[in-house]
Formats: sequence, structure tokens, C-alpha cells
Amino acid sequence: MARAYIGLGSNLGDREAALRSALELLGDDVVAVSSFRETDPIGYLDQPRFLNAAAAVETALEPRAVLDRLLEVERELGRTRDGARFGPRTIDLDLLLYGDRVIDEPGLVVPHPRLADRRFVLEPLAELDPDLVVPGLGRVSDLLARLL
Ligand code: PH2
Ligand code: MG
Ligand code: MG
Repeated sequence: MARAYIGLGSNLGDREAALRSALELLGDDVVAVSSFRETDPIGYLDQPRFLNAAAAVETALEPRAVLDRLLEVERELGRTRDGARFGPRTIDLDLLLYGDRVIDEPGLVVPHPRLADRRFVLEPLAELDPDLVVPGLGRVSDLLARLL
């Protein structure tokens, strides 16, 4: 079993219901969930505020299979990919970390490439485990302190 961390975000429709449904669909693998926090949009600014969270999962799946499962849950919850990159979405599930693995393959980059620049990712991760180490970058709480 490996421990992986998932980033959750929503800024369309009932955001809280979307996050809760996603966690429900991810099922028994979920071992911890951060609080849900409202965040200002990053990247593409002219869009509604997000509700963001992070979850820890204990999984027997390989990273690619975790990613496929996340995309499947996004589709089950009505996510479409016809909008702008970084634009509004009903649900976004990102594979942030997978143990201490470093992966750079088409469609699958772990740790998540923008993780260290994003307060809406680092804060919930630090809430779950301040000592969590991002391979190559260090502790999440140190990354967060650097950002603030
Ligand atoms: N996701 C994005 C782009 N910008 N901003 C916030 N606050 N939260 C997000 O989850 C988010 C974002 C692309 O995935
Ligand atoms: Mg994302
Ligand atoms: Mg995504």
C-alpha cells in the first residue's frame, strides 16, 4: 500500500456537495480529509472563488491507476473539459503526491508541478501533516512558510 495525497477543488454549482461526493466516490481508500477552505482563484482570475481541500489515501493502485480513477470520478460528477485551462470547474481532482515517488510521464507528473507555488494546496496538506515531505522540495510547512 502507498500513501497518496489528492487535491480537491470546485468553483461551479454546489461546491461543497461536489467535494463531498468526490470523497464518497473515492471510498474507503480515503484515510484523512482536511478542512474545506474558500480560496481566491489563481492563474485565471476572472472566475468564482474556489472551495479547496486535500485528502490522504492509502491505496493499492499504482500512480497511473490512481490518476485514471480521479479522472473517472471527475466525469461521474459531470466535469467537462471544454472550458479554459485553469478555468471554472465543477470538480477538479489532482494527484499531488504518491509516497516519495517522482514521476514525469505524459499526462502524469508527480509531485504536482505547481504544488509548491499554491497556497490552496500547501495549506490543506500542512493541515494533514506539516512534516509531509515533497520529494526534491522538502517539508510542506517549510514550502508554505516560504510562500507567505
Ligand atoms: N485550480 C486551478 C486554477 N486556479 N485557484 C484556486 N484558488 N483553487 C484551485 O483549485 C484552482 C485555482 C486549476 O486546477
Ligand atoms: Mg488543478
Ligand atoms: Mg486537474
